[in-house]
Amino acid sequence: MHYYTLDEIRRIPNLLNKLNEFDFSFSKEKKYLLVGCGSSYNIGFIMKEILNKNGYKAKVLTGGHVMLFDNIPDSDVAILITRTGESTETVLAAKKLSQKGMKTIGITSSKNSSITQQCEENITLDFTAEKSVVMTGSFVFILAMLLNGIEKNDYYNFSEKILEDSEKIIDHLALEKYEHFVFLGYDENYGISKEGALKLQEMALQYVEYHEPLEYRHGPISRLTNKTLVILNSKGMKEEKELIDDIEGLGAKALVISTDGHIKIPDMKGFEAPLRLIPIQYLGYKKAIQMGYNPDSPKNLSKSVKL
Ligand code: F1P
Repeated sequence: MHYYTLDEIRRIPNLLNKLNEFDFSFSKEKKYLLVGCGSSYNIGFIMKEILNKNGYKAKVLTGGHVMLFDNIPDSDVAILITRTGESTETVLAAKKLSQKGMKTIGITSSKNSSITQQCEENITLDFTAEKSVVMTGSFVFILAMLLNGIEKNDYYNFSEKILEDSEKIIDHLALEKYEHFVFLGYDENYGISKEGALKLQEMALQYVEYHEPLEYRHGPISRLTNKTLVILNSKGMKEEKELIDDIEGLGAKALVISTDGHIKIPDMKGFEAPLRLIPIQYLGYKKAIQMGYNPDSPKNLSKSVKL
C-alpha cells in the first residue's frame, strides 16, 4: 500500500534545499504575535520559545483564543500560520488582529486560500502543500523558514542522514509492544514534544502525553509500564540522563534524540528544532501502519476545521 504521508516525510530534505529562496526576517524592535491551530499552533509555540531566547519579543496564541477573547497581547505584527489557509479560527483571528491595527502576515501552503485574502502580506509556500490530512514536511519547512528569519542555518545537509537514521532505528523498534507514548523536552523541545504527541494521537490513535522532563517524576510516571515508549528530546543534561535511567529501571523503553542519543541531532542552540521533527513524524507514520490504520486520513479528522 502506498501512503502519501511517507512521501511527504521523505521529501523533507528536498524541501529544506529550497530554504535559501526565502529571506523573511524578524526585528528586535517589533513585538510579534504568532497564531495558529493544531500543528500550526505548535510551530508558533516553538518559534516563540526560540525568538524569546534570542532576545526577540514574541507571544503565541491559538486561533480559537484570539477569536473568543479580548485579552490579546499588544503586538506590532501578527503571524498567522495555517497550512490549508482555511482553519476558521485562524482566518477570523487575522481579521480581528488587523482591525486592532496589527500588521498581519499569513504563512500558508495554499495559494488563494481564505487566509491570503485576509492578511496584509502572505508567504505562500505552495510547494509544501500535502495530500495527507496530517502536517509533516510542511511543518518542518515552515519552522525552518521562520527560524532562518533569526539566524541562517544549513538544515538540508543534516536532514538526509537524520531521515536515514530515523528510519533505520524506528524500523527496528518492536512497535507492536508499545501502546503509550510519552514525549519529554524543555523549552522548544516541549513544543516539539507537544507536536510529537499530536502525531502519535492523530495518525496512530495512541494514548499520548507530553511533559517537561523533570516534571515527569511528579505524578505522570505513575502510569509508566513496560508498554510505554518515552521519547526524550534532550539538551544532554545529566539530570535528563538520570531520568532515562529511572524510566528504563521501571521497565519502559526510551528513545533519546540528542547529540549523543539513539538518534543523533546536531547542537545548534535550539535552531536544530526542525530536524528533531523528522524521527517523531516517522514514528507516528510507522505506528499507524503497525496498527493497520491509514496515516493519510485519520479517523474523525479533516485537513482543516471549518466552524
Ligand atoms: C490545522 C489543523 C491541523 C490538524 C487537523 C485540523 O490546520 O489543526 O494541524 O492536523 O487535521 O487542522 P491548518 O490551519 O494548518 O491548515
